[in-house]
Amino acid sequence: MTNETNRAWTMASRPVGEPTPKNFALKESDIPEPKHGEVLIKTLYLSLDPYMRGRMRSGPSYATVLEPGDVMTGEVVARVQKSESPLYKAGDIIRSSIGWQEYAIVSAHTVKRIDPDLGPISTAVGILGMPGMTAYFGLLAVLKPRAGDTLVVSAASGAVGAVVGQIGKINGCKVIGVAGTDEKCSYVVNELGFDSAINYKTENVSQKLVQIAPNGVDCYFDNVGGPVSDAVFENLALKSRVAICGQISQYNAAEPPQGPRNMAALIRTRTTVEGFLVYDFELQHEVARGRIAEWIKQGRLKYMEDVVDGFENAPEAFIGLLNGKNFGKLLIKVAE
Ligand code: NAP
Ligand code: FER
Repeated sequence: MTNETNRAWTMASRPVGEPTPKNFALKESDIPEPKHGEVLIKTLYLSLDPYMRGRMRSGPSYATVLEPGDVMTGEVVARVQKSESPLYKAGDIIRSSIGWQEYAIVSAHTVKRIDPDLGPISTAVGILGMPGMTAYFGLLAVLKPRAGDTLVVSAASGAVGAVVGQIGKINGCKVIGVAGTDEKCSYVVNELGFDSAINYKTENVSQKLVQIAPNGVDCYFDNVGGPVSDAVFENLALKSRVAICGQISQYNAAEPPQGPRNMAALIRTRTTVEGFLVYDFELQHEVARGRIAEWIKQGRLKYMEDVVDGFENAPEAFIGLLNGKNFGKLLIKVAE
């Protein structure tokens, strides 16, 4: 055993509605020695993502749901501290789905090596990781935009949305972002090159779309659902496509939303709506990672990280993510 102690955030109780700090508990344990084929890893960055709220809920899911007492689900960027495997040596930087904890012993076969030449190591769980892959495949494989299409993306300044809009621009789309503050709106236009942005908290999204997308919305990358999506649906073009990536406006709802919303708009416009999961494209992730890294190096893709210092701050930062407090990809910096 090492002299240090492991700390892990567990789900203390299932949240009803918005999670509160009481739904999380910090658990301490000793750090065991790795056995043959295993590595001891130390977390440097913990990625916080909206899907984690879904894991705290009971009911059907594509993945295992958490039970009270379980360590919160999550992916980390970590350093190999000790290795009992020929695959890794101490000092290697990897990513692994060990959840919200500072140390873990894992089988060397389950961890993924991070290529530091592609970008800073934190990006392995951001633009070069799960959120970046989501943006790339949700846009290019699900929405399949054509040059000249009008593309709307919600949660536009976030980890996924910011990448969607920029790849949309690379592909010749007119890009409109929807976000929750004026700073986020001016960031996506002035820094990321979107054509325009709508603050859904202060503006009438439907009316603004009538003005800035008079020929309708050809592609809608939906990260949020709820009233923002209602407004976009009112403005869909003929034969438009909608990719259902996330429905964050519903994640804290104690009851599921009742009944279909304005689905009649989809009849008139002959719209195709498709839900997708980033893991549907797993076999193609490496190719996408390489292309995104190239675009970053060429200055064609930018990204912003919202880094919160200190493992102890993970629950508060996560609660904030579901309320729009983050600006860019949310990460917890756990260690140097
Ligand atoms: P993010 O956008 O970095 O952060 C979440 C953002 O959602 C907040 O900053 C907030 O921004 C916005 N938001 C929160 N409540 C909202 C509400 N009621 N109405 C409208 N917007 C709201 O998060 P992300 O990691 O990029 O994820 C974005 C979406 O993609 C999530 O829905 C997530 O579940 C989904 N996702 C899906 C997959 C998949 O495989 N299908 C994979 C990854 C992510 P504002 O200030 O702009 O409101
Ligand atoms: C996400 C939101 C929802 C996500 C997955 C889901 C991987 C899946 C939901 C379900 O199975 O009900 O951000 O990311």
